Amino acid sequence: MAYNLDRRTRRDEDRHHITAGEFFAQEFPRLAAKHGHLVAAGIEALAAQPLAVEVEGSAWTVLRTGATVDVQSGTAEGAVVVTLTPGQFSDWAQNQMAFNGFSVARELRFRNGTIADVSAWDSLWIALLEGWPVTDDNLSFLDRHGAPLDLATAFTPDADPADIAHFLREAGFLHLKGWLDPEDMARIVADMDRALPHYHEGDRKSWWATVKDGTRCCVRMQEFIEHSPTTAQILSGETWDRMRRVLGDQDELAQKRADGRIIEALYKPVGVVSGPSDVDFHRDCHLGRHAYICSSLTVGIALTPAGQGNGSLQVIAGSHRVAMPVEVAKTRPYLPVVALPTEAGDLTVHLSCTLHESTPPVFAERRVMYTGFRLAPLAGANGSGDASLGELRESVNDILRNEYDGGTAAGVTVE
Ligand SMILES: O=C(O)CCC(=O)C(=O)O
Ligand SMILES: [Fe+2]
Repeated sequence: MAYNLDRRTRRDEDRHHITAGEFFAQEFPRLAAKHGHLVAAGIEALAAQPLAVEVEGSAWTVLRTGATVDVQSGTAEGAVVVTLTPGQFSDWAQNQMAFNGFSVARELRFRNGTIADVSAWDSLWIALLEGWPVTDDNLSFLDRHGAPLDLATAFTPDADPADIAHFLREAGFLHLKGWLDPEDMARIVADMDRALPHYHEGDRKSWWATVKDGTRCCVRMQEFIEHSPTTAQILSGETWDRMRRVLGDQDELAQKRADGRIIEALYKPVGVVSGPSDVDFHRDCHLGRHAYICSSLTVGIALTPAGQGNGSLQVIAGSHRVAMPVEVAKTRPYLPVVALPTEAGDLTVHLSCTLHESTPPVFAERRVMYTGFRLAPLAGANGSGDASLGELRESVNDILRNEYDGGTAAGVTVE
């Protein structure tokens, strides 16, 4: 059976301040009874150490006991220790923020472990809160008729819509081949060059990276739609609307944003040495809020060819079904890694829960635009928490720039 796109279990309306004492006494036993077996299996598979959470001088340790997990007071021997403020704890316990979100905001404090240990607990924690398993020995990729799915399939516009919708839910991504006109793509490439002088570093609508010779290059332009009538036409055109309906299938999808930030245009220069250009494996829901917004869909529009010479998007098939830790994805992924080579006019689609990265161009620059769709809001949900993460994402360029200026560059997972 195809996987469900709508994974929302929480609404912003129901958020409240919860203390660690309350959470571990009241919520934890209920969650452990429901999802403890998934967490225990994940701890075993990842050989993860226990997690101690410290809040204002008190500590709790979450650890495996047989086929489930339990909590003890205090810091157990060998545990990785994460120190949270009461506000951070409350956000973390309600999936408003993940450790990765605190890390990107430079607010993560931990000891007695590495970032890989903390990353493992991001996955184990989402398994506890949301029942998203960390491993699944029986994971299969099947087509609608139960035959093995070819993960290299590219769907042309005349492919069966039911096959497209199924592939997305089963594999977590899509390659849509020849959906847009390459001549329009060439026009948009020219629009990008005309738009570039309107962007400068620090304008909070563009991201910049340093290339080998020390030059700062613009790598991402927000509000690009204002500079590209062709892009505007595509997004309001019949092909686009048809694609929205095909992807949505039983789920109603809406354009992710309706404002000027509906679409961003990316340059992928050769030879980037620092800055947020070629982002390594991450999930778009990995800052937090998976349970409030997932799955949304990110659509990439290939403006120039993408492949081995100019880098491409690559995805980890099935990683929306198996919460493989991001740090494991980077080093020893246990699901298929699929590169998506595209021609101008092709589209890529990935779910917000699917691990993906962009590989650096080697010989020639690449250009791509990203936009997307979100699930239609739940009845009565106001989405009031969306803005803060959006702002955090937008601030990534400034965070990185300050650190490079200060000479303390560190790898950052974007989004
Ligand atoms: O740079 C790319 O091609 C992917 C970008 C991405 O995944 C993101 O911005 O979240
Ligand atoms: Fe992403």
